[in-house]
Order: sequence, then C-alpha cells, then structure tokens
Amino acid sequence: MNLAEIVKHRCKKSIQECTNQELYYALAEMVKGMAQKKECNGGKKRLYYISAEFLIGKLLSNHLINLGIYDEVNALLEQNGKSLREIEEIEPEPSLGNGGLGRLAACFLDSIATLGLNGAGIGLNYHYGLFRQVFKDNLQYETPNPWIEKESWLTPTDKVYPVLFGGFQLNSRMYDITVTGYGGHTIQLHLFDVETVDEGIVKEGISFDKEDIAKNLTLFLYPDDSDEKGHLLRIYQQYFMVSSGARLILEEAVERGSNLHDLSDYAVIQINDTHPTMVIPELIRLLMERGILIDEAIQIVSKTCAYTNHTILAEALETWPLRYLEKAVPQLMPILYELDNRVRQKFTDQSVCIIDAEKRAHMAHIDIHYGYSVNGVAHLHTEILKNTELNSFYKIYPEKFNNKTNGITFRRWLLHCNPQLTDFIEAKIGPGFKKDAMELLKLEAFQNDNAVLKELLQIKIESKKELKDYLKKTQGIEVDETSIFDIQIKRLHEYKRQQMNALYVIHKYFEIKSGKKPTVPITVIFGAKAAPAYVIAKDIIHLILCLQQFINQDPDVSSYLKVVMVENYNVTLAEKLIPAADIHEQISLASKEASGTGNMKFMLNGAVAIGTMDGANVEIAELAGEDNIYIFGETSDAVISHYKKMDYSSKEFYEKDADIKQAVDFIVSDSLMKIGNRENLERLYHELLNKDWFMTLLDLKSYIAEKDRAMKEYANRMDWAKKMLANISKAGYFSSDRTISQYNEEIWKLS
Ligand code: 26V
Repeated sequence: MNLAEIVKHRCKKSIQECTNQELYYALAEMVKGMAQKKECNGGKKRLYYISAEFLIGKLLSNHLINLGIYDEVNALLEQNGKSLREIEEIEPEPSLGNGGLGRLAACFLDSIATLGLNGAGIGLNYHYGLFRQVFKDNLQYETPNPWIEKESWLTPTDKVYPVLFGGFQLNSRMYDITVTGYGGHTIQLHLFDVETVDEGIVKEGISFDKEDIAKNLTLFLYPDDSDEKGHLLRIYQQYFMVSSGARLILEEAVERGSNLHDLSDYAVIQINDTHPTMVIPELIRLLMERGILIDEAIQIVSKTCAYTNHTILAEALETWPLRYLEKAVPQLMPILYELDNRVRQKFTDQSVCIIDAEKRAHMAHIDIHYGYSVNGVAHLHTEILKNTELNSFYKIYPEKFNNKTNGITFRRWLLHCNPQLTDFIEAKIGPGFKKDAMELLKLEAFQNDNAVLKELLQIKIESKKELKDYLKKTQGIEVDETSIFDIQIKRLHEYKRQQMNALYVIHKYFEIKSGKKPTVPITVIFGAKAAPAYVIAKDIIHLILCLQQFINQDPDVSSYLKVVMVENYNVTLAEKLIPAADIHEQISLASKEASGTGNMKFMLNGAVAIGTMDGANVEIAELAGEDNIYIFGETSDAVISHYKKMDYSSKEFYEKDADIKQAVDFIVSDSLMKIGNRENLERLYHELLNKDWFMTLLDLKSYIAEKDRAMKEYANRMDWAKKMLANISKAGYFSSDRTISQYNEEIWKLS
C-alpha cells in the first residue's frame, strides 16, 4: 500500500487532512511493510553483535533514506502541504545507550546491513532507556524517557526463553527491530525483555525498587552504578541478555546445520566491551548441558567469541565481586572457577588471573583468555592496550591483538542530518560517495575554487540559522549565526574536560571585560548528560549553567560571548548541532579517550577540530593535515609518565599562572555564588585545586593559546572554507562501512 492508501485505511482521510501524528504512524506502517519484504542478509556463518547498548536514534527517516524513498515521500508530503521534518519530530527517540559505545553499535548495524553481511544485534529492550535530562535551578534532574508506544518499531516474536537466576526464574521474550541498510538489505536487532516488567514501580524522577528484579530488569539502562543494589541489577541485566542471546545463537546455528562441535563455522560473537562477557561461561554451560565435555566446550567458545575494548579508564573496567555473582548467577560459578584455574595452571603472573585476591572476577580477562580476538577502537588506543594497560596479556597472546579504528554511518551523519551539504557534494562529485565514502577525496579538486568555497560557507550559515531558530524555540536563547559556533557535545566526564572549556569561557569573559574583544563573536555550545550518581560531573554542569545565565545577561559581554547548554542532549539533537558547528571540541586528556566518534561526525560536516592528540583525533590530524586541525596539550606518553611518576600537581599550575588562577577563582566568586549553589561550586573548585585527576590545568594554557589562534584564523573566511573542505574530503576513511569491512576481513570472516 502507498501512503495515501494507508492513511485512507487507517484514518479515513486524505494526506492533506491528516495530522502530523497520523502521518507519522502511517509512514511507520508503510516503512515496516516495505522493510519486511526486503531480503534479510543470509549465509552459513552469522555474526552476533552483542551489546548492552544500541543507541539507534529515531528510525523513520533512516529507513526512508536506506529504502531509497526519502525524496519521493518528502515531495509527496510537500505537495500535500506537509513537512517531513516536522513529522519526524513526532517520533520518540529510543535512547538505548549512554554515548559513543552504544551509538557505535547502531552505526555498525547500519553498515552490516548495507554491506550485505549475515549479522544480527543482540541487546535489551529498556522501556525508559537512558534518563531524560531536565534543568532546573541550574542543576540536572533525571526523568524517565518512555519511547515504546502502542505502535512502535518493535515486533514481538514468539521466542521466549526461561532465564534462571539464583532462587528464581524469569521469562525472556524476544522483540525485533528491522534494520535496513542503504540499498534495502535488512538485518534484525533482537532485544530481549522480561515479561513481568512493571513501569508502575517508577516513582519520583527515576527512582524505583532496585531489588524487585522481576519488575525492574528492563526498565532503565544501567540506572545507578553507585551501590550494591545497582551493581546487582546490572549483573541481572547482563546475564538476562547473554543467556537469552546464547540460547538464540545455539538454536539458529543448529537450524542452519551445525552439530555444535562446529559452532564457530556457524556463529561469531562480537562482545561489545565487557557488559556481555558472561556469554562466554554461559555458552560453555549450555554446550555442557547438551552433552559436550568441558575441554571441548571451552575450545568451541574460544573460537567463536571476539572482544572489543572501549576504554582504559580503571573505573570503567568491570570487576564483579564473586559474592554478587554467586547470588545472581550461581550456575556460572563452577565454570568461572574452572576458567580461572586453567589460567593459574598456565601462567604464574597473578595479574592475568580471572579471580583476584579480593575475590573479584575481572571480566575483560575472561574475554582475553577465552576469546580469539582483542581489538581497540583507534590506533593510539590499541597501542596503549598493547604496551601499557593490557601489556601482560599482549605478551602472552600477541596474535590476538588488533586495531579497528571506529567509524560512523554516513547515511545518518551526512545524508540525513545535512541534506544541503549532501546535495552540494553530489553536485560537485556525483553520487558515488554515498556508496563509497572514499570518493569524497574528489572534493580536493575544488580547494582553490573560490565560488565553491563560498557555496560551502553559505551552507554552513544556513545550518547555523536553523540551529539558531531551534535554540530560540526550545530554550529561549538568542544566538547570532555570524558568531563562531564552538560545540562540545558528549557525555559529561572529567576526562573529556568540559571543565577546561568552561575555564576558557571564564578567561574570555575577563578579557572582554578588560576591553580585549574577540575579532569574531563566539558562541560556546555544550550538550552533555552526567551519570545520576556522578557528583563532580553534575557540579560541572552546574558551573556551565551558571555561566550561561551570568554571561548571557551581561550586556558588556554577551554580544561577544554567549554560552548555551542544550537540555537533554541525545542523537536527535546531535543531528541538529553537528551540521551547524564551526569548531568542535575534542579536548580529552591524551590517552583517555579510546577513540571518539563525534569527532568524525563533525569533520564530515565541515567543522574544524580543536583537540588533543588522543583517540581517533590522531588519525584525523594525520589525514586532514596540520593546517586543518588545531592541536594542543601534552602527548599521551607524557601523560602516562605523569601518572607513573605521580608528579602532576594542579596547585603548582594554579599558583604560577595569573590567568589560570583568575579563571579557577571565579568558580567561587561572589558573582557566581549569587547565581549558583555554594556546595556544588566549592566542591568543584577544591577538586580542581587539590586533585584534578584529569589534568585540566596542565593543558589549560596551551588550550587557550590554540583556541585563540583558531578564533583569529576563522576571520579569514576563504582560508577557513579551505579547512572545511579539506576535512570533508578526508572524512571518507571514517565511514563505518570501512570499519565493518575490516572486522569482517580480519575477525569475523563471513562468507
Ligand atoms: C564508562 C564508565 C562507567 C562508570 C563510570 C565511569 C565510566 C567512564 C567511561 C565509561 C566508558 C565505557 C565504554 C565507552 O563507552 N567507551 C567509548 O566507546 C566509544 C566507541 O568505541 C569511543 O569512541 C569512546 O572514546 C569511548 O569512551
């Protein structure tokens, strides 16, 4: 049925007479029908990308683009006086991820489908996903983000698995979301859900009874990481996901002809960080239940599982106390002990054991010993894993370690979010770049073509105007589209150093007050959610919101400098912010950001980075060339050495530099205290002065200098347009199609 027939059937109306809401549901029905008729990728061996997060974002437009009918539908709606962009707004965003790791999983599904690979995603169907962020009194509050409607993208299946926990059992039902690749091939994202989940137990914000597992298991994505009950719930979630997934994997392998001894010819499991690691002991357990002896079961599983590491941050590496595991998943314990024993028999180095002296299970160690591949997500990150963080493992298994630099899907992060730029590129180099991103290199031919460069600047201004209107409408903040849009959007974490950007803002404020005005006005835009229990992260949000209020209402300053913090930063907002950026902030402490993927999205949309030599920034700098990126700060080697020698003292930097002192002191100044809370601001001030674990003050001076250089060079519009074009033309390498091809060629080996 076409759209007109569907609305006639559903609403007894014409397209013209329908509301946007009615049209959204009708379009969703149409797309689902079309996707179902498309061929699902097949083949003997199937990849299972198992992940606790799939940050898929809104789906309607993505489907329309990948099915090749976006323009047609857009035109039809326009003819009927409707706007597809407005209809898109109706769709609730499924926020089934925290940030980069979850969004990467979603980009990967798009590329797996597009490349025709036989793959599927396995995850959890969180009813409220990540919390919705609300600002009140310059503080973050959390509320639920319901996204599952009566008619949603989820299709219930009749697959139900009983999942056994210590002392009770829950039924797991599988729901499917069809993922269409560009060109129309499809794969499935399987999301498991507990049948007894009860949304009614959520009270006041996002609080609920953390012990009522039958009712809460799939309510939220990792709700609270701060106490024992939160940790236990996380273990229940993880086991529920992997136990359901493992059952599905074995069932499907057998259906395709496997006798289970040859499982690795039929299935490969990519373990996305350590959240799904229990799939290893669970599969061993299930194979043993099916009559396979432990030695062989371990061998089979080790040939089937591959692990991706996404962080070196100690606090993010999962180590579960054995007593939690004993309580939640007692049936795994004999296998965990056996896996640990085998390691102990082979190696004397205590640091590679699975169970440590404090009786904690190191999940990454299970993956490395009992998987056949370990990969990092950017060149530098993989080198740090090999040479520092996982060096003892690298010495044992050098052949397992490999790098897969992250990528992004250009369908969402160019074609969908920036149609003007897409049309511009197509007019210059033809449509080939949509299939082969490396064709963007053809844009280099226009480096010295002033007319083309001017067009590019014009497109940027248009995107900035769209964002300006949106900010006015949604946040009531007035910004000037001729100012420099300097954007930092990512999870709030001290290592990402939003606080350093805030200190730059304070420094600029003082300069403007003293009469030193920037050549071009600056608008600094932030978007970030802080984990609900992450106190300092919330203090940093408080500081930024206070600065927004303080600076924007100062008439001497606000025509030169504005601060905007967007509320509830998510995928949908990223799609509006990224096309409008002139400068993007990638200012993590070198060695700490495994890769970053926002950096790639901005580059593709013609923004220029200011960043440290960290994660994928290093590869961006190499590709774009030093004239087209602003690099500052200590190298990762220097940072690693500071940690080793413990020779960094933030107070020294504070005391020896008047600018740094002035900026830091402002956090607890009377001006800010009048607006903000003493407790939050003082805590942040003391943290910066006495700890500053992520070395903000170490890099602050070089950050200010390099950012000032960028701001100055922005004024030369034609030179800047060249930088924009250079970034776009070199972005092809960061297509997730390239990343996925490498995973397939070097790890999965699907036929
Ligand atoms: C998790 C946690 C959880 C507990 C509190 C502190 C903390 C800090 C960091 C994390 C990160 C977990 C893994 C993760 O999301 N890594 C991100 O993966 C992206 C995709 O590979 C990559 O681009 C980002 O650099 C990396 O941070």
